[in-house]
Amino acid sequence: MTDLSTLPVSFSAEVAAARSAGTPLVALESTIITHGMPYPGNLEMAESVESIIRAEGAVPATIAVIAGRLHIGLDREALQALARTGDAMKLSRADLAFAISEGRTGATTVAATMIAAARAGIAVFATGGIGGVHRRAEETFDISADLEELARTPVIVVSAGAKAILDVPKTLEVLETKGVPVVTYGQDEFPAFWSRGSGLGSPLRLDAPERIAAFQRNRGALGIGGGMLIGNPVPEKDEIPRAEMEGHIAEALARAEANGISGKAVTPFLLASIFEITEGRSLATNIALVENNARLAARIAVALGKAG
Ligand code: PSU
Ligand code: MN
Repeated sequence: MTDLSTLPVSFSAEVAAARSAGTPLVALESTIITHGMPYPGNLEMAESVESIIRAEGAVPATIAVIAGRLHIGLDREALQALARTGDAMKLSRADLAFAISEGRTGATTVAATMIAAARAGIAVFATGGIGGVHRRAEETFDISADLEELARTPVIVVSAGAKAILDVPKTLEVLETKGVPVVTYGQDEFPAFWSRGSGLGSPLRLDAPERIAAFQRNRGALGIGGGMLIGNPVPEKDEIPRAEMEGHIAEALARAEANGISGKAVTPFLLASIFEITEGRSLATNIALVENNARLAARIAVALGKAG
């Protein structure tokens, strides 16, 4: 594996201090800020998630490329500026290095955040939902690069499951094929982002951060590379039940088709449509689930930091 020494990279003061002191770190993506939520809800989410991680005894490292520099940890001003940026690129494995060499500003998806986190020695990452296999993927071939990254890069990704806008059964099949463990936290059913249930059993279940840390340690000891996906159900008081979401999702998918949306634009378009259709309720749920994931990710990072 390579390191970051030949790249233009900046660590925030807080992340630099944590790296030298050995304080547990939790990576955070930035596409959710620039493409996943409208301003100012996106900034509120980004700031509250960072303080939740600090309250658990870990340090947040929000990752983004700003004017060609890879940032591991953003200070307050940089986070605020990014939340207001209208034209940031959405960066995945294919174009992370492009933004750096061309001096561009871009937000990192799950895949690109995993790459940067792993190179910076960060083992745990909190997000909302991963990208996956889209519905009708047999026609569009739209399968997120997040899945291949989970197979390759050794980072534990804490999510609220796969967004129900996707084909969740196919997403789970691809993860199984690629050898990515899918672990649901505290229940038998794999969660579906806005809803606690997906109707699908989770391949694996664990009920404590220490068990997740132990599992990943043993995968490393066996020389099994790659990441792990944790599905952490949204708290009950914040969920939108599955039956209700199905109607909203059908409407959002119909809008995407009518507007001929394809490629990278699909996920942001669907999320924005669902915010509109639910009159902002989906945003409140989205923020609550990311906060919930940040808390669990911090606890896993703390558990990983302890020997044994
Ligand atoms: N989940 C959210 N909001 C988001 C995303 C996921 O709640 O904005 C982003 C993540 O960055 C994820 C990306 O990696 O969508 C997946 O995009 P695509 O399907 O184009 O790979
Ligand atoms: Mn896609």
